[in-house]
Amino acid sequence: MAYTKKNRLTAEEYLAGILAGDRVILAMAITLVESQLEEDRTIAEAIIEQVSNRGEKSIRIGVTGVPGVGKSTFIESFGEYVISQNKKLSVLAIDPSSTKTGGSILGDKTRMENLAKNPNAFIRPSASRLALGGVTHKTREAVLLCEAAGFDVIIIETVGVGQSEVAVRELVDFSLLLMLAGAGDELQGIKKGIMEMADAIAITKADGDNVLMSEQAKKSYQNALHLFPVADNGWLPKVTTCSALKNEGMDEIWNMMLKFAGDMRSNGFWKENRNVQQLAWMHSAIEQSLRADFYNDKHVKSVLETIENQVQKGTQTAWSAAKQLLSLFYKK
Ligand SMILES: Nc1nc2c(ncn2[C@@H]2O[C@H](COP(=O)(O)OP(=O)(O)OP(=O)(O)O)[C@@H](O)[C@H]2O)c(=O)[nH]1
Ligand SMILES: [Mg+2]
Repeated sequence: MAYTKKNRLTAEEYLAGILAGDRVILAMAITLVESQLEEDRTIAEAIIEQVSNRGEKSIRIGVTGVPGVGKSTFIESFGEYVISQNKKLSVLAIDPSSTKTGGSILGDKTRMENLAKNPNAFIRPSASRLALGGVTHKTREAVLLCEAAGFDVIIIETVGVGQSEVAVRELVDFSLLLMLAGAGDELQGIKKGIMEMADAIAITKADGDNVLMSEQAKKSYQNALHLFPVADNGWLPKVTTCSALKNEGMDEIWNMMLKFAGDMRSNGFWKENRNVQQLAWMHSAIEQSLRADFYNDKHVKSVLETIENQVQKGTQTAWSAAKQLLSLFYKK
C-alpha cells in the first residue's frame, strides 16, 4: 500500500501500524495529530487515547541551547551511542527558523543524516507554528505516539530562548543544557534562571583548542551550581564536557541519565513529575480545544477577517473586537 497524505487511515489502522513500529505510519499519525482539521482531530483523539499509557519504561530527554551551540550534532553523536546500547531512539527536532515560514525545514534532518538512516531511529523535524520556543502544541502527543511505536528514548531538541526551556521541561524527564566554553554567558545563564531548569549541563565542542577552556568552564559552572538550593528530588545538576565531533563524553552523559532515572524511579519523583505533567497537559488540551472550536466556528469565521482588518487599521480596538467575536461564539 502506498501511503500518501490523502489516503487517511482509520484509527484502528493507524494504531495497528504504530504498535507494529511502522515508521511511515508513525510519521503519518504525527501529521494527523498536528492537523487543525476537525475530521482529523476526531481520529487523532481516538488514537491518543489508546496510546497514552505506553511510555512507562521510556526516558524523555530535552536538549536545549542557543542557536549553533551544537544541539543537532550532539544528538546525532549521542543518539548513535544510545542506539549502540540497544535502545530505540526518537528525535523530535524542532527547527527554530520555521516560526518565520510556518513550515518545517529539513535542515536538522540533513544534519542528522547518519541517524536518519538508522533503522532504530526515528527523526521528526516539526513546524513550530505558534507555540513558544518551537515546542509545538502537539509535541506531547508525538512523544506518546513514538513510545507506542517502541521508541524508548525520546529526545526533544529545541532552541534555548529562555521560556522554551520551561515549555520543554513540561514534556521531559531530564533536561540537558548545552553550553559553550568562553562564550561569556556563564553568568548570563545563571541570571536567566536557565541553569536551574537543567538537570545537567554539557559543555560541548570540547575538542582541539577548546579543551582547556571547556575544563575551566566546567569548574565555574560547577561552582555556580553549588550556590543553588538542592532541588526537592535531591538531584544535584551535573556538569560535563563533550565533543560531538569526536564522539567523546557520550557514555558519561548517558550513564548520568541512567543514574538519574534510577534515582528518581526509586524516590518516587519520576512518577510524580509525570503526574504533574499530566495536569499541565489537561490544561493545555482544554485551551487548544477551546481555541480550535472558536476558530472553527462558522459565525466567527464569517467575520474574522473583516474584524482583523479593522483592528489592524485602528478603526476598532482590540478589546472590543475580542468581545464582539466572543459574543458571536457564545451565542451560537
Ligand atoms: N568543533 C566542534 N564543532 C561542533 C561540535 N558540534 C557541533 N559543531 C559545529 O557547530 C555548528 C553548529 O552545530 P549544530 O549541531 O547545527 O547546532 P544547533 O545547536 O543544532 O543549531 P540550531 O539548530 O541552528 O540551533 C556546526 O558547524 C557543527 O559542525 C563539536 O563537538 N565540536
Ligand atoms: Mg539544530
